[in-house]
Amino acid sequence: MIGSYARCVTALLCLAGPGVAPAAVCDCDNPAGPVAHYDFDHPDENDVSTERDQGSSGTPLWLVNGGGAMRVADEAYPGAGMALETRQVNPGRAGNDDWKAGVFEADGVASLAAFSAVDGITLAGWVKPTGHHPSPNSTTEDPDDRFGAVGLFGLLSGTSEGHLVRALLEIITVNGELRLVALGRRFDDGESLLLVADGPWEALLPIGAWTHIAATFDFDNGTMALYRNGVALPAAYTSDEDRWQVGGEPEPDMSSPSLPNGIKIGGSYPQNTQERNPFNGRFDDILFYGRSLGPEQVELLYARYGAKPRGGLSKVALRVQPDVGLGP
Ligand SMILES: [Ca+2]
Ligand SMILES: [Ca+2]
Ligand SMILES: [Ca+2]
Repeated sequence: MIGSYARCVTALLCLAGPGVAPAAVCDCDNPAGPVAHYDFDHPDENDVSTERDQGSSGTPLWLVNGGGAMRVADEAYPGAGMALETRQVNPGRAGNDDWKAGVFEADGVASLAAFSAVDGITLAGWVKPTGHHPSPNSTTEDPDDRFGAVGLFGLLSGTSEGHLVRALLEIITVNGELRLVALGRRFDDGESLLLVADGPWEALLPIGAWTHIAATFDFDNGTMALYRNGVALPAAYTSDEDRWQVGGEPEPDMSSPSLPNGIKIGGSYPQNTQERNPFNGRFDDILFYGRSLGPEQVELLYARYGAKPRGGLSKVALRVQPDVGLGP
């Protein structure tokens, strides 16, 4: 059951977005609002394995391998409704059965044109790890071999094979340790820039607890930022070189003009051709903005959820929602 509070939050997020006074009318066509917004409370009427976009792009999201069973009753904040569960399946066997979400088109996703030649992107969403990471590498013979990263969510590049990204929130091995990072790539054929949050990622995303995270990508100014529960995280770039080639003319600096090849959530290859970096946990209210939000806007975005920090492994107990009856 989706409460009126959830609808209210949805309406607020559909508006001009953070930084603009709340209003009572939902305007999902407002270009300042999120381009894509998945709250996992809107299954497609004809296909529960597809989630309807509550943002302006109308990009359907595929719930890969788990279908409607991936919508689970676990509220990130009061009134959050259903969440998305992703996880590794059959860790010891090469296959394509891991639960993940996304969309993929080898020639680009036309409805994601707002991310073509864009000067900034923001990714935001609720995350709750429920299992151990990183997962065993199911693509190698060695049973003790583990993946080097844990996939959270991001936007694929225009040349992506299902893994390469334009903007990504992820947990990546940096100097031998898994760390929470933002990874951005301005040009499809250019280098990526990595911003690494200080400290162990497990302290930033505690197991069994819902945490709101955001990453901003300012392609024009060549900067990124990471946020946790509305507050900027201390973080450092892995390079001080001009990886995005923003120095000099022309201005402003935009991303590649190509269409993104898709979205990935909880693991790579949304077209389900390969397993990579599965996330064992939950997501809710995943937002993709076609601009880089400022610190006050991210703070306001978080504040609008009215969330109070909470957690505890007792919430891990699954109550899987049936594939029917959620309604539009
Ligand atoms: Ca939800
Ligand atoms: Ca598997
Ligand atoms: Ca510039």
